[in-house]
Amino acid sequence: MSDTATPTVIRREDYAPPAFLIDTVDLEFDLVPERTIVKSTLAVRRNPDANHATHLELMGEQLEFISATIDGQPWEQVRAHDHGLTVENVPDTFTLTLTGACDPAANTTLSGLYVSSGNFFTQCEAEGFRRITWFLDRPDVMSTYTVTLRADKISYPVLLSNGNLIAEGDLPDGRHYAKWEDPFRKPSYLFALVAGKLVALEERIQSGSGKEKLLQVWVEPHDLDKTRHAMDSLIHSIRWDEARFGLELDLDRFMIVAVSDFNMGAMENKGLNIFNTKYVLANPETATDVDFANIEAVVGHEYFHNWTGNRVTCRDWFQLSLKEGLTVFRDQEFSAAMSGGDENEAARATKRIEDVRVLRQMQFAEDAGPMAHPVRPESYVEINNFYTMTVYEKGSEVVRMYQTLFGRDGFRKGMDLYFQRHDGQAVTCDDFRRAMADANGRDLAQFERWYSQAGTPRVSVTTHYDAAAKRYSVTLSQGYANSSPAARETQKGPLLIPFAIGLIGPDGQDLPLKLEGESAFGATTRVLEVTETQQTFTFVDVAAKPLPSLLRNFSAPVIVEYDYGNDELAFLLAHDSDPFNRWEAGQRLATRELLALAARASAGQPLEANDALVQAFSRVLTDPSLSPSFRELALMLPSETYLAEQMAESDPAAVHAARQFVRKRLATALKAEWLAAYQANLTPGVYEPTPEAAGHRGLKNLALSYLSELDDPADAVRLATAQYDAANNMTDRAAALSALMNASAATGAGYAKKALEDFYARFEQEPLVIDKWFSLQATQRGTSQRPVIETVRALMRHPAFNLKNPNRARSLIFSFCAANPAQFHAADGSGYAFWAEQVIALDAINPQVAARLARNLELWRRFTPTLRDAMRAALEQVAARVKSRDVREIVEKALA
Ligand code: B3K
Ligand code: ZN
Repeated sequence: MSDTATPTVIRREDYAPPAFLIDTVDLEFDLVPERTIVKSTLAVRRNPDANHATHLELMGEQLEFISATIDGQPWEQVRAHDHGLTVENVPDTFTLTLTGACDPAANTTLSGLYVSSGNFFTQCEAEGFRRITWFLDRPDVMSTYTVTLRADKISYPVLLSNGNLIAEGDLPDGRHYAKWEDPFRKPSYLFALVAGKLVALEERIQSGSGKEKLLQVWVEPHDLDKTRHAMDSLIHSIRWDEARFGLELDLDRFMIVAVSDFNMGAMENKGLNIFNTKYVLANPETATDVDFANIEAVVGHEYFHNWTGNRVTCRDWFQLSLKEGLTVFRDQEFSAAMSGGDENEAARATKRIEDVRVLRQMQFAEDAGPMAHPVRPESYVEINNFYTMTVYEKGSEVVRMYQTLFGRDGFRKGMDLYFQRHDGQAVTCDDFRRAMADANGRDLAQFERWYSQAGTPRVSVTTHYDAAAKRYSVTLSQGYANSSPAARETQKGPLLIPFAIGLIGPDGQDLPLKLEGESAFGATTRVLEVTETQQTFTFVDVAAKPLPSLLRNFSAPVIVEYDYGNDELAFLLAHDSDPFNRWEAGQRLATRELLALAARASAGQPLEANDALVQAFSRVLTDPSLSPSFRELALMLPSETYLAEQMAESDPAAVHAARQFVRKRLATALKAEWLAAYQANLTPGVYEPTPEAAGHRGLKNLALSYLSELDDPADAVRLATAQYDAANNMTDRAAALSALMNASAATGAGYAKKALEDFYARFEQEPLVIDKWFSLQATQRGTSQRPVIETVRALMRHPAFNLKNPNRARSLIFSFCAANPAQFHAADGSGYAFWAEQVIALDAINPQVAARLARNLELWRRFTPTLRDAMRAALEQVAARVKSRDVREIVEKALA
């Protein structure tokens, strides 16, 4: 966050082990909002595996130095500077005691120790611990921690830190203390403390081996009625990790704490996870089905980090995907299991589809821009900028490929070996790959390229059927798509791609498969291991010309190119036994149609209807053998953002026109079917956040949203008004409000005004719901009379708006800039001017949040010329004004 002219680039190749190690850390906090005193006693020794250093260089930021002693004696040879503290001429082994002060009340960055709603919280990953006290703040320095917290008892009745509570009691002057001890060695980024007026939902359970565990979900008192789902999610996570990976909770106590000011989703601090309220608090009135599912996923994610991240951590931050990719994979598998059991492929597919949608829209876009980097980056300026879709989501796909190659059992063997070798250590992505390779007796040298090469791989497929010889050959060629120069530099050779394939016969059934050289038919889905730039696989004894089902279940994070005809896609949509590819066929069909229409819109030509898509969608909508949740996903058109990315030159207005045209066409042609689907998927009675009930609500509300597109939306308005008034849950209420807003935008009628007012009045006391209220308005469709930017600017002045609260900033500013492309990319540049103002304002408050927003313009070179020029001007304006290392790295890379 420093204000340097030439930012320092940190490189992976420069890694060197720390010159000193710190075995134990004893921290004492006197918690006062404006001046907290921190006394830190460290057992330091020279690292036998490192080069000799005369001085101990500790990191520290925004700290006031008070005193230093070594082995109890004042040490004068200390130099405090902007980036830390140099302790000069130190002995080989010594006890260092440092006293300093920080100002949590003034800390708006939400990194380090800060105050939110009058309570104290910490966030240390990646480099926040150095804002609390001086330290070797790097993940390969692991220590055991003892923490004493002292604070006013009335203002801060609850005092929490990592591990086990070993002492507590009263102090003079109305103060009290608590002492915590974490028995496990950990890096400083996993340290946490919480102090304040909080209450907990508690539950005691027995872990797999019969040990008693105390589970707590801590929140502000008025939120206690919204903690049950988080607790249930935690218990499910514990059980799933025991069953699937044999991993047990290692502490006697596990705590989750919710905080409303938080930069991201949640943080896996050892035994004391700190969460954004958005990923903890839920009851039927305030949270949607999507919120319930997200809470389950994030609670799982943070809990799973206890083994993948905490027990085995990262040697350096270049290895971030070691813990994040692996833990995302684990949370995806957990959510899939929760939505249908570990074995039900059709139910698991809906989760897979949702994850792949995110990957393709967000990670593939990252690959195509100036921030493209490998899963294991080679360099960074600000590490917080590298908590990316590539590290997380592509990283998860890389981990998933081991499981695709070795099966669930082989993957488990690799995990077991990984923990056997590395428990308690700080290791690398190579160590993980070696464990997978050794446990399965495989050479995975080529697989390393998935970690070191940036860009989205592309696999082009051609097929040939020889009817006389009954041979079907599939030729796969690999390369990269859309690579930026930075990504191209990393691309050294072909990848090992597990490419799952099936062949579908003319009757729609899977054919049994026999590859050339095999003596018998095998399974109907085969994972081909592609290792060369071009490779041909030949299936023999193929009775009739098949249709290939390619990359089943999205077995690798690649783009597949194959020239399917529209009728072939419709056939796959109707028959493929692989649910992912059934969905994929519909998306290909829709994308093709939408891009053709967008090209016409871009060229100012009239849009014409095509019935192929309507017929295919009609069959899906009315097919009772398909689950409602699958139908919902299949009938959702690709997003405007995704579509714009597929154009040679992104034209958001044209994409919007094309997509609206198709939505209206689908609404009109299938009106009776949508009305029938609406009625057939009502979920009367008590709200339940189960996958089945959520699936019904999802399809019903999708029907409502299509109906709101009709020229005469009277039916939609009638249904939505009744649904809004009668709703006993937020999913239905928010969907009804959104349908009314849609109908209002389309017709100019004021259907939504009253409902919006009612929504605000009803939920004024629920910040997470008010976030939805802001976000619904920021993402609404504009009208010619009132572009959305005007609404957004008016909402910035609303008394409930607060730029310092990241959730609120995201609900209004990010929603508009990132989730309303047609309005944000207005031809007059008004969206970009707004974006620049907000990035500059946030830069001074919270660089991490500002840097996220700054990324919104990074694909500027891919837009139409007018937009491109306006975007560059906005980027230049920001580059000239911002100070933080975080934002500067983003805008400078974008402009380079
Ligand atoms: N490990 C944290 C992310 C920390 C982000 C720091 N800027 C949450 C997670 O991935 O679980
Ligand atoms: Zn994580």
